[in-house]
Amino acid sequence: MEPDEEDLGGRRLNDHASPTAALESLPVPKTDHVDLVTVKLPFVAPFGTSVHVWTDKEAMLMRLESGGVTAWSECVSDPDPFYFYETNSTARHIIKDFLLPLLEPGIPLGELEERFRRVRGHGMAKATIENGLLILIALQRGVPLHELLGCPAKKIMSGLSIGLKETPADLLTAVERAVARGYHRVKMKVKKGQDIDWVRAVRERFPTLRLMVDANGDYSLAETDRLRQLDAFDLMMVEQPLSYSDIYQHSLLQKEMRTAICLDESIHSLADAAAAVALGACRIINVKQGRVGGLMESMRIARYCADRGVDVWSGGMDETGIGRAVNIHLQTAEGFTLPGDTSETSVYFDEDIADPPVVLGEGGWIDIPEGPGIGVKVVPERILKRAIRWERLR
Ligand code: OSB
Ligand code: MG
Repeated sequence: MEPDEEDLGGRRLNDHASPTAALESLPVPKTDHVDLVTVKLPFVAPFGTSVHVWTDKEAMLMRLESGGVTAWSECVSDPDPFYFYETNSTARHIIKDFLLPLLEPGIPLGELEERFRRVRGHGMAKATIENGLLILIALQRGVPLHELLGCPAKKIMSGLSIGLKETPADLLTAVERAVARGYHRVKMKVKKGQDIDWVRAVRERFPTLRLMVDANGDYSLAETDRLRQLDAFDLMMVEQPLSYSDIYQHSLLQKEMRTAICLDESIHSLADAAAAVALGACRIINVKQGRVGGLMESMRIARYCADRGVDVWSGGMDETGIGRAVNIHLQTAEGFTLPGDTSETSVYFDEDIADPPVVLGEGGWIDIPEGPGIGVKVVPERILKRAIRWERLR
């Protein structure tokens, strides 16, 4: 089957009530081969959070081959369940045993999503396939992913996520570097006992910096008084202060705090986002396309929030160049109003598996990688050098 422009019905996506209506009608392309390739890339420096310290990126990549066209996508899970319940192993299991058997060439992507709904949760596994198919379709048509998504090209805002440091001096050095580089905003990780004084130190040195904190769920409602102390620092937001599984208690906390709460871990779908907005559990949402099941659900959440005055930004999972590029394309969509965790590749990797690396341009802006699909090219030799497992599923 030869997909053509008619698949988009000659309409721009923005004409629709749903930002994904045209995408949902795209036929699932036929695939000749499907592989899962796990790569392991050392981090330039350990990445510390309240839940774990990661020293490398173990990324499970999906390779889709169709009529000589090869598309790569990235599963954003970690090998461990410390940030999110999915792991590279559960994603492999769900993809192999439950999702891939539902893939049928020619059915609309919307129907595939419907079939996927029978599998509860496991959004990162679903996103790996859905994003891979969208990238494949974009490559087959010779258009950039953002164009397939119906979004005009634009420069993307940058943001750095700074992990927990050993000393306040180390933290200040990292923030200084981010400011010198021109990042649009800086996020610092916090945890119980490594919070108020550390934020104060950064704020005193950088009085006007667009600054935010991320606790990865380290606090409970009993620590409301401590969290309220953050109100003194003019932060853009505090990300996921309470439990990874909570929405309701965040609504109670938000009533007690001036600083906007942003939910990350708690939001797995449009329905979660709607619940959080209705409850007033947050004023901002961090959309990670993998965590919510892929690009289409991400666009729906962003549109839903835009209609209700809730800001949205794209989170990151310290992805390789593949996932990093996907996040960049996603941010061309309506509703992504704030700088995300979209940083230069060199923050994490000396040598990535894709080229070119993400770099900040003039004024801290990021250009969308040029070319069809995600734009960046996966370098086969680097995949081979970094691969720790290669499994052909079809
Ligand atoms: O909580 O946003 C988070 C990385 C891994 C797991 C969770 C988180 C993060 C980040 C880094 O903050 C984001 C990035 O630079 O990709
Ligand atoms: Mg977070």
